[in-house]
Amino acid sequence: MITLATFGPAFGLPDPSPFVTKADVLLQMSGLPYEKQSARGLGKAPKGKLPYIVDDGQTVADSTFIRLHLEKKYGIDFDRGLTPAQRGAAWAVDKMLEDHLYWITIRWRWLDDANFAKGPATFFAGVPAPIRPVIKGVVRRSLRKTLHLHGIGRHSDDELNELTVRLLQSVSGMLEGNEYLTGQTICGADATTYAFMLSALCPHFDNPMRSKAESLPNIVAYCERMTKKFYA
Ligand SMILES: N[C@@H](CCC(=O)N[C@@H](CS)C(=O)NCC(=O)O)C(=O)O
Repeated sequence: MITLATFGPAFGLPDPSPFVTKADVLLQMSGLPYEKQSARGLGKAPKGKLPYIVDDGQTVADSTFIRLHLEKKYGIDFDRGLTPAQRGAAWAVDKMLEDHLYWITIRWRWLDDANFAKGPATFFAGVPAPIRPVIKGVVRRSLRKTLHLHGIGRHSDDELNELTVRLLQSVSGMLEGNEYLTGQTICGADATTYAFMLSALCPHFDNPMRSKAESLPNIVAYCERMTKKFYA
């Protein structure tokens, strides 16, 4: 049996982490039996992040390595039926979302005071009240530094919005006339695309990313289709 370590549903999302949702959808696509555990926390996470899985005693951390593990161990091809060009495009979108959009999502969720207060701030409920504000401050400062080192944190909000609009338009363009990311066949990157589009559309948070995503009907319809398929 495979166990997927998750944060657990929050903010109206299957999981606050798009990476966890991606792994969850991939596991559902695999057809393998698995269970989700949200009580494990980050303490035992080999890379200090979620998701990770434990598969028959073997721990695999990181959503992409979880995918590769499932492909290798169980002979699953998540991109079955795709041409080499479609496979290439799917992988490129996958990484664009994970390494680019993710950090803009972090900026809006964690560094915007109003969104932080109604969202990530709740993650600190277990921290003793007297030191809670200090810990929140430390984590937010560390994320600000991470965004700066990544580079995305050096852009103005207007510049970030320009990048977001272009990215969402590119996803919308790929979805045009298609059921899934690369056509009528679901592929591995659909797990990622769905997770990140759902996160962009999350009604719990207010930000320009959400407004733009809401204005693109095929992104909204895609998320509705995928939600019906995986979280009905
Ligand atoms: N590359 C990793 C990214 C996972 C990731 O960034 N997880 C975040 C939540 S979205 C996390 O666990 N952060 C906890 C921390 O950094 O302390 C993957 O694909 O699984």
